[in-house]
Amino acid sequence: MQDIARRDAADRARTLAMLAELERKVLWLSTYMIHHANHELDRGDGLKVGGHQASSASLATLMTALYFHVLRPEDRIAVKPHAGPVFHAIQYMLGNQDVARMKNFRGFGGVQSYPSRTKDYADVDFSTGSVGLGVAATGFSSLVQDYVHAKGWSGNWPKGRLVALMGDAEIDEGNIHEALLEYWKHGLRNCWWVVDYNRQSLDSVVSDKLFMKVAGLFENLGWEVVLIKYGKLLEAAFAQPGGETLRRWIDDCPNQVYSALVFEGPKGWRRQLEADLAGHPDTLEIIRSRDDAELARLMTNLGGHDMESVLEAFENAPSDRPVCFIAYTIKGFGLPLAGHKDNHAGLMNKTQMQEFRAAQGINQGEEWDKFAGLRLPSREVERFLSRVPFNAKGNRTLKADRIPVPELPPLDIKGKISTQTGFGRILDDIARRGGALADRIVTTSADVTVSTNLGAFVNRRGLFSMESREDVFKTRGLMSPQRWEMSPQGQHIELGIAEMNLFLLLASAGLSHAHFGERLIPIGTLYDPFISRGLDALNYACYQDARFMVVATPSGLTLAPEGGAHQSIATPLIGMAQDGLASFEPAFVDELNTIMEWSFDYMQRDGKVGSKPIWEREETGGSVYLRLSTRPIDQLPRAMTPELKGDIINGGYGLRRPEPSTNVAIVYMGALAPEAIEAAGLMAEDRRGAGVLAVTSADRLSAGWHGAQRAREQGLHHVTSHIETLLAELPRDAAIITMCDGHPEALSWIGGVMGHRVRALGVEHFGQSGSISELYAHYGLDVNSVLAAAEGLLGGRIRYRRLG
Ligand SMILES: Cc1ncc(C[n+]2csc(CCOP(=O)(O)OP(=O)(O)O)c2C)c(N)n1
Ligand SMILES: [Mg+2]
Repeated sequence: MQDIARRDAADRARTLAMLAELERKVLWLSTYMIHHANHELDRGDGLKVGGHQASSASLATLMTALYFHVLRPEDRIAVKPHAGPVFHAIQYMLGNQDVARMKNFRGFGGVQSYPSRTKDYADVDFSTGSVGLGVAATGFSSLVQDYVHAKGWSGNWPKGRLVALMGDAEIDEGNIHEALLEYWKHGLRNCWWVVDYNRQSLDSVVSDKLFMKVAGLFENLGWEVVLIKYGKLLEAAFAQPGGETLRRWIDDCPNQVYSALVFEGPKGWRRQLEADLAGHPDTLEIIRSRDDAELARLMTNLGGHDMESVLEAFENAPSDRPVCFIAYTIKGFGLPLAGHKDNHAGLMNKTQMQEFRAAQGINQGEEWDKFAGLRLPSREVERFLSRVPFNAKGNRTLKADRIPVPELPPLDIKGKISTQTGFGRILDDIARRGGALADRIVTTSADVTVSTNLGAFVNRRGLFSMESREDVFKTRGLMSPQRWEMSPQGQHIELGIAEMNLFLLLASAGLSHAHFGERLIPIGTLYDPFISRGLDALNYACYQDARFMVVATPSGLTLAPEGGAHQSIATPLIGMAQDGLASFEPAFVDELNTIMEWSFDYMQRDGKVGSKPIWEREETGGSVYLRLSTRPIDQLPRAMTPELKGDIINGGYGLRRPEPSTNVAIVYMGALAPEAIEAAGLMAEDRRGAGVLAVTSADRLSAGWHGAQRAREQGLHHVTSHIETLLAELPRDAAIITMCDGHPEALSWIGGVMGHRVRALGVEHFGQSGSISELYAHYGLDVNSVLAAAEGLLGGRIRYRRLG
């Protein structure tokens, strides 16, 4: 027994010694990577590449412990944005990153400033950059992992931990708090948040003791909070006579003073401690018995920089609930920048770097050498690295087969119907017919499940919860059209109102294929104006290349009585400008059917960027945004042909073809179709025939136009975009009136395609309550406004008959 204990102790000591060496190496590489980018690369633009050195250094110990010892391949990690260099240095040591890219840190094609799933070469699990989002994504991914495993999928990829390595300032972001509440509701278990508690953010030192309030919040919401406060040196000193007084002194030391002393170094420590502890001879003895270097080492021996304390904390963490580790650290630890309140953007100068290099035992010219400066034999290091558990399965970005998408048969529609109602019926139909697509759909909503028409799907497929719960209303025999049963088989994840959480969950579910090897088809609904509330999380989801469908309804002035606070104006422009998101605004339900069928395929595409010069998204796929309406309108009696389908997907089609004599065309989008059609009918009374163009996606129309222009510039002169084809029949001197229930600029660009004059009708000012016709008249989107616009464009040469 004793032998085993002795052997274990020896193994442990060897592991600690190895990790300590790797930590030094990682700190060197990350620090030098940043230095090199600033001092060795001439970018020719006079730009410095900013800080990172201090921010990276404070996480070096924790990340070394995790990546080289604690983590397993199935664990998924979000790395604090400014610790990107540490991540890349670790990947380099593990053989997953090359020197050329590290040398080009923050350069074109080099290692990215902030870890990026799509732009970095090494295996990044979560992109980070906008603080707070990567952190919150981990909890949602843990829930998605539960979801996937609850369905019995993911058979050959075990459940892993979801880990966030986060800065302490990230807690200030509201989205973190919103996420914590949501996690509690869903019984989050498998998640570690490791807080780099350096008590510094970008501008300054963080207010004292605030974090302990935050710790209370975590505990309140079911998290285990583990403080990694003191290292083993300090613990030993506390055990000496007078040690408790030293502990109290440190505990009571304001963050500002502690940081300043760290920066000042040994002399500062000695002066301050001698003065403050003058009445405590035992404690003074602890101070005086140490030389300058030992004293500084002791006083900065915080838990987050003590490998043994760090390992103990990770190894003893409970596994039945989420854990928040609060690791006390020093920003810039081990560097001359340590502790200074202005160190976020601080950079070591050349002399400091020379001294640091020499202290690391690295010769000039060996800066990038994998083994230079290590005090253990290279073979031993190599052997250790080759057995690092995290690296055992190589690249960890998984792939999943595509889910086949069946043709969606047309709905049998009688009378008027809105696109929102159509959406609910199409999903209901999919759920009723069943099959792989129906089984892989997971719906979610920010507390507007029923009012966005997801109700029918949820009735058929149930709500997801790790524990089964009956619908109390149903069991008590109380009437409700909505069943609310929860079980691990359920396919709807109900969220509270916070739109940030909606987009974070869509991001996580939309990466299930890459993280867990199982493809999901996530569909999230919210009210269109509240996209803005979750916009950064939406952008983040797209930046990560997550795949989902966001259905935003109702939208625009058209939800008339709801008033201006709920009427979205800018969202068509958001849909166009957001990369990774193909946006559509159909008018008719047969269009919506076509768009959804196409979207389920598009969301699963993974072609290479740039293999087709027209529009690279065609190949790579992406996410989809549907801007829908609650306005019931008459449907067009028509059969869906392959040509029409193609046009709808490409962004639009001619509803009424122009004639050679046509002098006006109306280009409309979405629920304004009835006004466009009626206005065109009135205009036709002058016998010239107004053209009508239905736009289903301003986004894809304009992307196709830009793409075709680029293609022609590359010599592909035969390429024509869809909008160019659609406008080709319209005489050049005809005028165009565009109609959008949103900002007019979403369609006004169409005039630039062939040089037609344009009057862009739309909404430029906040809406208000009223009936649809009142609001359209007031904001200039009714039939008479279209006629007036045409007369204006034609210089008063023609007078149309107005509606009474
Ligand atoms: C949403 C957002 N706002 C602002 C920034 C700019 N910014 C980058 S890092 C940082 C402070 C980070 O402090 P902390 O999280 O404590 O990390 P540390 O550098 O101390 O390790 C700020 C404000 C950002 N990246 N994202
Ligand atoms: Mg900080």
